[in-house]
Amino acid sequence: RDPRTAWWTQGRFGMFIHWGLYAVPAQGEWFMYASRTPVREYENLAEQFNPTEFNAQAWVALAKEAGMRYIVITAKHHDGFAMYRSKADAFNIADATPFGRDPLKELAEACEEAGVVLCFYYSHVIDWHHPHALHKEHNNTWDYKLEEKRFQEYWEGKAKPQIKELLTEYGRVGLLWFDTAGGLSEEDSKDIVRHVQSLQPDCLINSRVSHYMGMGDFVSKGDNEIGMSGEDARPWETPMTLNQSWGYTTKDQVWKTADTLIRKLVNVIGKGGNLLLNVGPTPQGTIPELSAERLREVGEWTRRNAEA
Ligand code: FUL
Repeated sequence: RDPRTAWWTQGRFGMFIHWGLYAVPAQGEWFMYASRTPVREYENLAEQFNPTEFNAQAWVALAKEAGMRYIVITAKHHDGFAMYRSKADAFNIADATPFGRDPLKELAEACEEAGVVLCFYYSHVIDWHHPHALHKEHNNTWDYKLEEKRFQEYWEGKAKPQIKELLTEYGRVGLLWFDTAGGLSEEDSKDIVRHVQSLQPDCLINSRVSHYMGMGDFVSKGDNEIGMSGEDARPWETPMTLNQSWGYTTKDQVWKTADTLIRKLVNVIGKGGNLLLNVGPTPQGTIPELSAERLREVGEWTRRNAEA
């Protein structure tokens, strides 16, 4: 057993947060790709993004109330928009919006105070904003030509510098949650793992970093997928969301009940896994009340049954 992963396997239950510029159009985190919105037009959304109701302490308190021990928040999703003050790329919440604050800094402080471990999601391969990001299938082909892409310009110019910022300016980072690595070479997969380890040797890395899921300290299963099969001895988790979308949406209103969530949690933990349960905050900076209510119910049930 790897002592580095002990806090995580013992933590069992984490809060996933998909929050970004895509909260403004409110149609989920794939909005830019699904609607083929040009970069210049997508950038304009930043002027409307002013989440003044954001309160880091309230989010962390909710996670704790739900019984969650760590938080994984999207530092950058596929749209390329950084949710923190990034010197490596001006397309970020602190520099491009009227809000002007750094929510990840505020979360880092609130987590530290509350004893919750802060972790970051980072879309390392898909980036629809950067002209040179290159994925196996999901590229921005409406602004950029595939044959003109020089992946290393993105890799060395944005992805690695941003990962460095995240690992040097926010204190301890529990884990980096990489995603959708389709097309990333074995060499670049190893490169990113070394990069993380050289900056924070105890920061865990999930299997979606690739090289085809064989790398990383633990396995992120597919959405809603429960249980480990085969020979893989690594610890695992089930990522799950409360409705059917990860980012905030007004379209999808099919919500799991608290009862379903409790059964899922018990099932995952019973099989030895972790549950990473997602909320999608609003453009105002709040966790939708319906989601918050469900999470509180899960926490209440857990507390009742821990006492019994
Ligand atoms: C997927 C992503 O494409 C989704 O947008 C979401 O982040 C989910 C957790 O992983 O691969």
